[in-house]
Amino acid sequence: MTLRLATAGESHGPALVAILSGLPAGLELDRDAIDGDLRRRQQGYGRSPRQQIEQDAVEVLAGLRHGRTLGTPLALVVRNADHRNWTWGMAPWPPEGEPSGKGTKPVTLPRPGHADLAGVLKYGHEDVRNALERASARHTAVHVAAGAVAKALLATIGLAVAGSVADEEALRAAIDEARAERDTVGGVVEVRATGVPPGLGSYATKDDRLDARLAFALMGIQAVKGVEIGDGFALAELRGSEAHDEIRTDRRRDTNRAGGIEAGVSNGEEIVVRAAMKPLPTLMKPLGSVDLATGEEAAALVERSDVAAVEALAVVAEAAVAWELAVAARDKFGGDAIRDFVAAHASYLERIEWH
Ligand code: EPS
Repeated sequence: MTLRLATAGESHGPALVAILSGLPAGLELDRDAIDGDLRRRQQGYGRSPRQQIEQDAVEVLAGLRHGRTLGTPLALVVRNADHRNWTWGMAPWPPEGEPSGKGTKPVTLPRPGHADLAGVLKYGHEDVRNALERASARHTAVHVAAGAVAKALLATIGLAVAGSVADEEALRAAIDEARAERDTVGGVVEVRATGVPPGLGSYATKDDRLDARLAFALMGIQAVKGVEIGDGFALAELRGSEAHDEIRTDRRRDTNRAGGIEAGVSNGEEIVVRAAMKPLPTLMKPLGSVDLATGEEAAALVERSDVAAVEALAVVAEAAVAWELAVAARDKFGGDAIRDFVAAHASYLERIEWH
């Protein structure tokens, strides 16, 4: 059995949900650790007033008893507090009574850079809201909850994952400037994983390559337009003699230009990945667009938005990397019971004499 994650939920619907299957039984989860990551995701500089409405906290509906996993699917819920303002507009069933609250009028002004236009064309929607609600980065909340569970699993074998903003001070200054000019900014985040044994992932097929899986997971996050493993694009400028990490007799390296992955397999060095986020597409000074109701030129939709979500991305990217490493670790070490997983890891390290 492998680890799997399925999610659902709209930004202003009742809740976000995640089902995690394939977790070993007996894994101890810490509610404060999960809620702590949810709070970290919300606290980034430059977020919209929406973050004052939400107080994200995890609810567990299945798969956990007295704080330990049962080896059955773990069902997580993060409620959208803002739904109380959208009970008519985002009602799952045909709403009763007069329209009230938000989301009662169709959105017809697609924002360049958002899912709006492609979403309505692809799915045949007349209201852009039907596309933007799921495309919203609100959805990352439940991925962060799943990532916190993945980190708990990884911690049992001494593996830790941490995300950060590449240049926090410069970012905050850029956010202040953009806010004053009613604009938005993007940025770059870095995720590092320590304690990774050699041998996670495989060169056997491209689906198994750890670098491919990490790139897939990071590109799957809203607004991410670029991913780099180790020195990434800079490696293209170097000679082979300068680009690779020489192997010492203890099989460790003095450099880590590969970012801890060679041929799609972890090599025992720290895993280092970066993701680049584009500036958010909801602009207070909107770009040109079309009114889909009239076919006329029009300014794109203007609504409450973040100036930047780069600090949030650091937490979300950390969760995404943690999840993929947990999948790779579960594939390598198996384990219906957590003690089997831990024992398989220990016996593997013994076989390869990795200390
Ligand atoms: C988002 C737009 C904003 C963000 C939201 C993502 O939401 P709203 O339209 O309700 O103001 O705050 O992010 C979150 C709610 C969150 O929790 O991260 C978007 O369009 O992607």
